Amino acid sequence: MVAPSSSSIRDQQHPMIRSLADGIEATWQQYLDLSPYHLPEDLGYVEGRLEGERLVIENQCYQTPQFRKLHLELARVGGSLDILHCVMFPRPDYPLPMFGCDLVGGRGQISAAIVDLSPVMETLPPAYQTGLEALPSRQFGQERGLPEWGTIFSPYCRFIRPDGADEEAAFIQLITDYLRVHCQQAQAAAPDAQAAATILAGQQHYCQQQQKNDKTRRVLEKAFGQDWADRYMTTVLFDLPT
Ligand code: 18B
Repeated sequence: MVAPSSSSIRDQQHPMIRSLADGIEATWQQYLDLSPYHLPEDLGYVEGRLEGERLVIENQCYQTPQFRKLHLELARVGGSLDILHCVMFPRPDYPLPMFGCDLVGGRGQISAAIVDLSPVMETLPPAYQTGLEALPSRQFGQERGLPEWGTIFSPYCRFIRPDGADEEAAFIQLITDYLRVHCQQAQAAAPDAQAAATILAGQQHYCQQQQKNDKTRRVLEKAFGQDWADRYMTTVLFDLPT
C-alpha cells in the first residue's frame, strides 16, 4: 500500500483534469496492490522551455502483481494547456488489454477527452466485453473522429469534446467505470506464460502506434527538442519491458 501522493501542479489544473486524477488514484488504491515504480533517471518532475513556452510535467508511477507500470502524468504548457495522460501496462504474462486515457485542454475548455481498453490480442477478452456492455449508455454532443494511427483502439473507445460541466462529469464517470471493470478483471486474472510473446508483440504494436501521435510529439519537441521528445515518448510514455 502506498499513501496517496500530493501533487503540486494538480491544484492549478483544469477542474476536469484534477477530478479525473483524483478518481484514477482512488480507484487504483481501492482495487490494486500498489508498490512504487521508479522512472529512469529523474523523470518524475520535469521542466522545459525552448520556444518561449514553459512545460512542466509531473509523473506518478506504481506497479502491482498484474501491472508492470501504472502511469499517471499531469502536464501544463504555459498557462494555457493542461494535459492528463494515463496508461496501464500489464505484465507481459497477463492477457489483459491496455487501459489508456488522455485529457487535453485549457482556458476553461477540454478539447479532447479519450478513453479506451485496447486489445493486445485480436479482441477484448469476453469478460471485458460483458463488463463494458453492462455500463450505463452515455451520449455526448460532440464525438471526435480518431486519427489514422488509432487502429489500435477497441470498438468501446470514446473520444469526445465535452460540452460543459455535466458532460465533463459524465465522461469522468465513464472513464472511472472502464477503469473499475479493468481493475476487477485484472485482480481476477491468472498469468499465462504461454501467451507472453503474443501479448508483448501486441503491447509493442500499441506503443508504436501511440508514438505516431504528432500532437503529443510537437508539444514535447517545442519545450525540450527533438531528441529529448523522442526519448521521452519511447522510454516514459510508451516503453516496453527491458
Ligand atoms: N494529445 N498528450 O498525453 N494520447 O497519450 N490524444 C492530443 O484537441 C499530449 C495518449 C489522443 O486528433 C492533443 O486535438 C501530451 C493516450 C488522441 O490527431 C495534444 C501528452 C491516448 C488524440 C496532446 C499527452 C491518447 C490526442 C491535441 C504527454 C489514448 C487526437 C488535442 C503528457 C488512449 C489526435 C486536440 C488527433 C490529442 C498532447 C490519444 C496537444 C503532450 C494514452 C487520439
